[in-house]
Amino acid sequence: TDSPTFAAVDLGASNGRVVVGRISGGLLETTEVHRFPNGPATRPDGAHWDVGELFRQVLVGLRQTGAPVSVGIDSWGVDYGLVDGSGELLGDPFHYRDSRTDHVAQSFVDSFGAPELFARNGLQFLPFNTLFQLVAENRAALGAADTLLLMPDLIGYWLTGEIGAELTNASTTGLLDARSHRWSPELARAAGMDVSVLPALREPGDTVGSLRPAIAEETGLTDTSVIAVGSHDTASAVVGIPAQESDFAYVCTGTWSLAGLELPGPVLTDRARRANFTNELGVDGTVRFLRNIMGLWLLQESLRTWGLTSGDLPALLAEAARAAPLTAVVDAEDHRFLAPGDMPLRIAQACRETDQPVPGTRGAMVRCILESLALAHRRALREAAELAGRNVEVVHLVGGGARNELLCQFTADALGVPVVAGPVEATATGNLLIQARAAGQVADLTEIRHLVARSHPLRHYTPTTTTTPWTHAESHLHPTP
Ligand code: LFR
Repeated sequence: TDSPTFAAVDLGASNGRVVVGRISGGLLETTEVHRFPNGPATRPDGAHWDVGELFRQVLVGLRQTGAPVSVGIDSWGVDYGLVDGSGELLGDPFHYRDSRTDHVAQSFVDSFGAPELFARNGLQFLPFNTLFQLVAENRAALGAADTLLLMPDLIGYWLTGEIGAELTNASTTGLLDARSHRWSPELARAAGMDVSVLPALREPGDTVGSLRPAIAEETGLTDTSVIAVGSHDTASAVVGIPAQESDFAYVCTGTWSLAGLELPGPVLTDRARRANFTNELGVDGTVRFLRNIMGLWLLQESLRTWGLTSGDLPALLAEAARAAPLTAVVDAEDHRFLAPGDMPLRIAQACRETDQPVPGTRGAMVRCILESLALAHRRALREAAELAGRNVEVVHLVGGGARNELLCQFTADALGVPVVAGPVEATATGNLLIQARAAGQVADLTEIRHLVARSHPLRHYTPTTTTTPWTHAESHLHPTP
């Protein structure tokens, strides 16, 4: 008999995809059945997600999945929809890159106290965390809201009629207690709402529910349920890391680079707070101790500024490979790069401010971006290892950046540590395998990661230079005290 199939709905900031997978002969086989573009929808009141269109595309994808036993949904973190007592969505969710939190986030932290906040939620300061978005939220909308649903939970609600909040994504809100893993009534109050607006928590592997009859009919899936996965895309990506050893570090690449470690518990020291590390939750009680780095967003926005598309990328990358090494780097964690806009201009500005030459060609600009990312990967991973008392023997680089050979090689060179690249679709892979585990097909994270390593071709990069020129480049950005 055929082994059961699973469907992953993976919603990313630049596109969404629906992937079908099954375990067969000890290997994970996957097929992408649908892919569609996603991005900010600009409205008079700011940047939103067109969640109606996203849901329509999810249904188009599900119709092509055959007959999976379950569906799992993941997306970027922090963003939410507000739902009233009759289940109606109160307007399209805001996009986390919207500027409405620009001024409120820092002043909230100043008045609450940065150490007090970190002691409770364990998160790095990102101006768009749900907590700060709620402070900036329209009071009328918040007053009318019965329930707050994070994006994957909102899609799950529309599919099943069941309300809940999956834990890994809940940990990105800033409203979850870092120690107890429960919603914090105090933080909810500070955000201007009652904790009862936050739904009951569910864990990866829990059943969300079966498809509502109308959805079952529309998709042709009559015997499929929705399973909670690591619904924060980064949590699913970390599940999909093909690590064979325990002392590994990772960089999950995509619109963002998330660089850090998987730990058994949070690091809530004052040093970790001042280094702006986050303690988000992974599956099985693990902690994702990491920092957000701007990621391929810098490249995507540069392409957009130049009027180019991803089809132009191979030629640009070839130019970047020929450009002179390390002539200028920027701080890829600088929040000036957060909002959509002219990245080459902002990068040029940052180079001038740090007395470095402005990259003179597009190839040189792309090289500057990739070297800056590699340097930020190095910095985050070295500091994470330091703060957690770990060694980094190998770096797993997963997600879209795993197909960017320059990014992988630069990361290995900057760190002086080997990089194992792949899978590109780590998030969908992690999503599928948590469903497979819920169905009894795999036992635990260790087995999942062996399965991923066997199933995906991985690329190995060893350092080709010394780390000295990288240390020198870094000194332009972060002078050693
Ligand atoms: C990556 C990601 C990051 C999160 C950012 C905003 O897709 O989920 O982990 O910080 O998007 O939600």
